[in-house]
Amino acid sequence: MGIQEKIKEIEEEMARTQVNKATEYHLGVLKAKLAKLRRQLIAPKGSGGKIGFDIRKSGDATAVIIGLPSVGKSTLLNKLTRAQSRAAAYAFTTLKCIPGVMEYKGARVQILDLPGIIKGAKDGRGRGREIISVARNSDLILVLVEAMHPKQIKTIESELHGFGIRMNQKPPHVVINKLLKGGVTINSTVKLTKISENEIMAALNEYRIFNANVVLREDVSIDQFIDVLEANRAYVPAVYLLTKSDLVTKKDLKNMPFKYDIAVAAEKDEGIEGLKEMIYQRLELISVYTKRKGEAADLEEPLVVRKGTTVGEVCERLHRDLRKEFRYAMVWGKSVKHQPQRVGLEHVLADGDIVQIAKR
Ligand SMILES: Nc1nc2c(ncn2[C@@H]2O[C@H](COP(=O)(O)OP(=O)(O)OP(=O)(O)O)[C@@H](O)[C@H]2O)c(=O)[nH]1
Ligand SMILES: [Mg+2]
Repeated sequence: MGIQEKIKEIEEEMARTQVNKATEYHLGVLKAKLAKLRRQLIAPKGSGGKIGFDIRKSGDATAVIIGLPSVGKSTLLNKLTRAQSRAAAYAFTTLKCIPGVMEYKGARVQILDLPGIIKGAKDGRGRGREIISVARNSDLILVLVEAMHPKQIKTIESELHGFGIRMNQKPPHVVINKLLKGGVTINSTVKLTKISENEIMAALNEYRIFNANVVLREDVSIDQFIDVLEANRAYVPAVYLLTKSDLVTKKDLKNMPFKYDIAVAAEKDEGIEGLKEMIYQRLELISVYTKRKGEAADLEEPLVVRKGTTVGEVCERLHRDLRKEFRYAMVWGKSVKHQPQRVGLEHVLADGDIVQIAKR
């Protein structure tokens, strides 16, 4: 039996099974089995088999445009950047990954236009796996849904979810410490309302974990718990966009069946500036300035990086060998108590910081 059929069989069994105390262990096992099968499905085939379009990351951060065919992805790319991705009234106009650069408030954000995804993309239909794997490795996903067809959101969410992408979620606060003996102990620092001990035991058993300390610091579901066991999920921020908003009424926009972040009509130049600002905000970009010893800081040309960036990562951006030659850095700004303060590679920088690097 192929993986697809096994998945289908388990899904059918889950659909038949009533959810109650007596079945929750069994359902936990089935969910874990499903996760393991899906992993096989999304793993690259063969040795060194690469999935994804051959696109080099560039700029300060990367955002991808994801949506069904003909929803207006290329039209949007062309409005956000100076790229000229072909847009046309038929499906699958775009067959490759087309990059563009959005310049906004001193930041250069790489935006990637992709072919449309279709139902079954995660299982290999179309170039689905390649498309989704580009999304997995990006810093932000722009989810495009046509205002006339809000149900498209279901397809996109389920395809990306099936490929291990968790949009707008944080990694669950669950720690599983494997031990050599002693069985399983489960502790939680919050009241658990979505998961039972039985389900946890079923999932652990399925992953052949018989001795472990499990600590739950968040009220997670069994699916999130399995995400922790799988340990290969990509937690990527996303912006939900309605496209072609000119084709529906204001009332329709108010009554959308899902919560979207912004509506645009790219062809009419509506909503583009607002979207640029939203992309900038959601990427949590900050500016840091570099300074040479004995000279003033270069406040003209900031280095734009993502929030949470360390001194080591800044070194990598500045020069290939700088990290190896690094001795220490002097930092002025909000991330340090003393002005300046001597810090190491792991130091996390804040917006507006000035950095001076001392080499060996
Ligand atoms: N009314 C309206 N039509 C639009 C808008 N944006 C795009 N379109 C039209 O929608 C069609 C598809 O646009 P594309 O930008 O090629 O869509 P796509 O998502 O890149 O399509 P594929 O690459 O084939 O997946 C074209 O006929 C566009 O003219 C819009 O804001 N309003
Ligand atoms: Mg296109």
